[in-house]
Amino acid sequence: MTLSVSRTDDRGLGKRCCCLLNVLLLLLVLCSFWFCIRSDRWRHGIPPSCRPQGTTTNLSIASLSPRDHYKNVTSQRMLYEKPDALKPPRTDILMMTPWFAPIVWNGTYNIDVLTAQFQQRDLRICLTVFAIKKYTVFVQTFIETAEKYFMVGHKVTYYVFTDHVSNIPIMELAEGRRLMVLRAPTYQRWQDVSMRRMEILRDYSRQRFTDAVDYLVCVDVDMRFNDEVGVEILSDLFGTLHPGMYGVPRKIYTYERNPQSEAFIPLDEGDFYYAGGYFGGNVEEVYKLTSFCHNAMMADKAKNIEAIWHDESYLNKYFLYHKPTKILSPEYLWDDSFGIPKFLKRRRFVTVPKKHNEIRN
Ligand code: 4GW
Ligand code: MN
Repeated sequence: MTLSVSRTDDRGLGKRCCCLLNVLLLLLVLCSFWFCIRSDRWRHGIPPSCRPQGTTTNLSIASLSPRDHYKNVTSQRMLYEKPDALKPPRTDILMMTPWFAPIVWNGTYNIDVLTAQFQQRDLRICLTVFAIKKYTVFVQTFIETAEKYFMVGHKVTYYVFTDHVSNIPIMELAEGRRLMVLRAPTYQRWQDVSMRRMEILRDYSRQRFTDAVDYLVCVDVDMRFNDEVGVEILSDLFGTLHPGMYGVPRKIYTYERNPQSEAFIPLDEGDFYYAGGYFGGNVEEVYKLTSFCHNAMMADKAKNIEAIWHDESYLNKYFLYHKPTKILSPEYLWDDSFGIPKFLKRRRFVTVPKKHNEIRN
């Protein structure tokens, strides 16, 4: 009895093992089928830039997941002094706006840390200037000094907008740097020369700059670089404190005070007075800024109004209601006729004195 039971058990056990084996086999087949489909999808999902050369695929971009563009990162050891949460690096200047935008002063940041952060992104930086009529004489010094001090080690393209292309000197540039000379219209009135920069920058931001540039830096040309300007200035939208107005009361700011003007700012409003000769940001933000300023100027023109400080007045209006994400201290735009105050540790970008009657006529 015992024997027969044990034989029946053996047969039952054999059957069950067979069943289990079949199930396992089926699972194996299903799994390999699933992996086949999945790996095929992954293969096709690789972003085009990472695809091995020669591989062709007919899958559309729409089927890529945003995660497929994520890159693997590497880490690198860096040695530097630890920041002290209870000790600000400087107490003689304002380092942060009430809307938490940093104000960039010497001694408040570590350029090596910032450069390492930005270099991982392999940025394309574009410096724009206008040299219309006699202002072409400023281009050589501007670019020569920029080669020495502006974003050294980064990818830089100079865009020089001019009505006298042949007056722009041919210059040798460091590796990774290019000069693009672009034809721009001239205007009879100098106020229009200055103001129409907004329209041209708007048009280029909507077209040519869109895919070619990560950050735009838009400055006056009657300037020379005198000390380092690096990635510490970069942010989505940045403006610069005017060297003549960083410390004055609100009511002294030379904002447009005519309520009929699109640039009007009442006496009880305003954060800072920003300089017209130095602003920038990413292409979309610069598009929004220049588009606003140009439209406001055109609306005023239709009313026969022109704001007191031209494009600068409209820029100040824009920044009042669209706060910059970073602000450059007057180190980034200085005029030596103001002397050298104690808080000013560096003069990175300074005006070139003009012989007004020669250059402006
Ligand atoms: C008065 O006769 C002029 S001409 C005032 C500006 C002029 C001007 C300005 C010009 O003939 N050609 C020119 O290209 N510009 C551009 O506008 C140039 O990029 C210049 O840096 C910018 C602003 O003019 P600005 O530097 O003379 O203005 P401020 O003295 O306020 O920095
Ligand atoms: Mn200027």
